[in-house]
Amino acid sequence: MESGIRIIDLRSDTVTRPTLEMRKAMAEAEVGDDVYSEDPTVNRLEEMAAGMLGFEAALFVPTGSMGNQVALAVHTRPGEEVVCDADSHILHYEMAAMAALSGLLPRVLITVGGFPSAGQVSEAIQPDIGYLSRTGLISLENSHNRGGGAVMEIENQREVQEAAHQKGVPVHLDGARIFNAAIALGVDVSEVAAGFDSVMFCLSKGLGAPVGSLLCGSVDLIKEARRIRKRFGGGMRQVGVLAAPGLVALEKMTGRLAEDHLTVRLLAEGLAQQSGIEIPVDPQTNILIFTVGPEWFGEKILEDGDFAGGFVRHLKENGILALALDKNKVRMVAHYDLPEDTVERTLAAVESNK
Ligand code: TLP
Repeated sequence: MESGIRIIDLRSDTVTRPTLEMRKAMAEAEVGDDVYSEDPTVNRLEEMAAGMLGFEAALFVPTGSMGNQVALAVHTRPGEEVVCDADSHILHYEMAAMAALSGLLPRVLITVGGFPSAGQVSEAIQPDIGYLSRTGLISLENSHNRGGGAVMEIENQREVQEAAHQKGVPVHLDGARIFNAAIALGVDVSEVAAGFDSVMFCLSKGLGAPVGSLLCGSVDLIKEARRIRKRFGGGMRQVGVLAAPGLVALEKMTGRLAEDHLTVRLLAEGLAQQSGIEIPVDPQTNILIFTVGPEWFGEKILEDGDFAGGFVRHLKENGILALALDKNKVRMVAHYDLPEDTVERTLAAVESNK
């Protein structure tokens, strides 16, 4: 049992703790050795994930980063280029893994909101000339984390897929929050996943499972991905205990994500009233990114110019955690594991600066 006022943790949806039903499922999970593909609970999760996204097969991996990196390795050969946007997770937050693990070079696109156009992608694909490195893969992200949870339109995805496929280049989706994207777009998740050669999505973000992601693709792709996962140290054994809460996440948690989108909209509406706070992109899903300027501090002078840091410190003193992305930008992420009065308490803490 918790005592006192509950901390409101808006740093990420990764902070969610497993539900009671998940914990019970973990305790009761049937298990086997998954490196031999003999864990019945993992097999069930992989089948369910593939079915929901409209793929032939899926692979359970410990993290979203590993799912993305296994995909990159499967689609490419060392020395090839991966076309990705300048704000993508694979570029920013995966420890240069594409270079360190797979010998890949990112070909970075400056885009609007994180979403390249088909024209940009087509131009970024190297022509087949002996002195140019080959383009091995295009990687998209939907919803887009550093883009403030923005959602890529299905039409835009399709055009990019066509442009890439015309030139024989596969397209991967970092769909860590694909269920949020589906809700914002008002379509089934299989529509968001359609047309990609592989899709990674996470169970351990808004869906609340303690761990795990899935990489979806064709039977052949997943067979190869299984080998690469082992090479990367991700061959797991009696891991049905971790797949079991993932099954609960897919069965019970996807349907409630719209609540998180509403929380973020209410936070955004309140924050927009504050002087010194600007919301550059209207939130579409469960992520809110906004800028904090000197006006928010009133008379107070911040010598180091770290407005986001100062804002986050003030909130922390009031029991609210948010993430400073740089000296101006703050991120808040809504999820199921927040107290009911999250919006009220957060806005009151922001105002208590006066
Ligand atoms: N994102 C985390 C941090 O790494 C930034 C977060 O708190 O949002 N793709 C996307 C779009 C992601 O947002 C994340 C996690 C991942 C991949 C990687 O997932 P994990 O953390 O499981 O490796």
